[in-house]
Amino acid sequence: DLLGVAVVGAGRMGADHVRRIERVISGARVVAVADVDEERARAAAALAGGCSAHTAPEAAMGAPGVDAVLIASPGPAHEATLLEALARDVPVLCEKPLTPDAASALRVVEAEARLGHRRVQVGFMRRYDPEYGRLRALLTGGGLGRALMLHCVHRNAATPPGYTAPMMISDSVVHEIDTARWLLDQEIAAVQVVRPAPSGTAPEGLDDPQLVLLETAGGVVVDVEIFVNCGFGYQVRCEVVGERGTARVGDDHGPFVNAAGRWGGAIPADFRVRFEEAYDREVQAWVDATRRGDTTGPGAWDGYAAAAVCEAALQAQATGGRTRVEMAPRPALYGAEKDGGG
Ligand code: ISE
Repeated sequence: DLLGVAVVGAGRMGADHVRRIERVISGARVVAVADVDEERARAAAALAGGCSAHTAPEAAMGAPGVDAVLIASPGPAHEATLLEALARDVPVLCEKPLTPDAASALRVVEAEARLGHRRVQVGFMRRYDPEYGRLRALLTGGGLGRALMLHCVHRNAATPPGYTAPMMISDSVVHEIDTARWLLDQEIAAVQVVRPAPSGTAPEGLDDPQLVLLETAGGVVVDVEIFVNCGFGYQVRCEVVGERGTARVGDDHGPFVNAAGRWGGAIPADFRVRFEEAYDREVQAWVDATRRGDTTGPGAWDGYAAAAVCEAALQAQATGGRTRVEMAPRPALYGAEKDGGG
């Protein structure tokens, strides 16, 4: 029978996941929705038949028929819901970031390690993007030789009011941090942030764009251009430079059109459009694994590692210096450490 899901947080991502579970993927249904805004909870619950609406996450988790929890509330609210789900030993898919800082992420890791089995998948959806998957297969297959560098570009059309420079790291570059760890199978050891004179398109006080430089434990250098007011759309690119070749993803999303004396295509502004397939595959993989009694994909340790790198990056951003990443030892539950990472 179908996996009964409680969705906590009915904002942009939460409501989209309710739609996805109900209309796109198979094997699950949404049985409860929670949001601090009761109206929003009701509106999202209405997308699913016979689904209850709540304002408290615990009430949704405790609703009849709930087998698993999808957390899509704002990052600072994640820890309490994660710890509650782990106390109930319920499987979780938690949107990124796992939690806003390394100390709280480590508390989640420790709670899961105490259970002795994995229950948490983190919403680093790029790992489910077909293009990124092929890029990783190229790397692990050895066809490019040893990786030397990654050149990454992460651009948003514009920022909402209240968007701050630290959010460029914690909300956006956090994806490249996870992508780099996953593609290279290495921890990130140090971070620097460099900034050009800000673009006139950026809101007053926001130094946009910035260049984030990551160094892995194995000596790979990753540069990330983060430009969150580029004006023209949402664009995410990644090029691997290896000893024997290079490979790049993120350039071309068809259709390519020749018309009116021009060639080209469109760049949507919404990341849910660019990564639609990745989100669908991510949630389907979570449902399938959960129904088998398994937990797969990026986990609490990956969420913690990303939070630890973000913390170093925020310090580097504030000081202009090169900051080393401090990481707790990896619990045995998450497998062996690689390349001196951890
Ligand atoms: C947003 O929070 C996301 O998660 C998107 O994937 C990211 O690319 C975007 O820059 C963030 O604002």
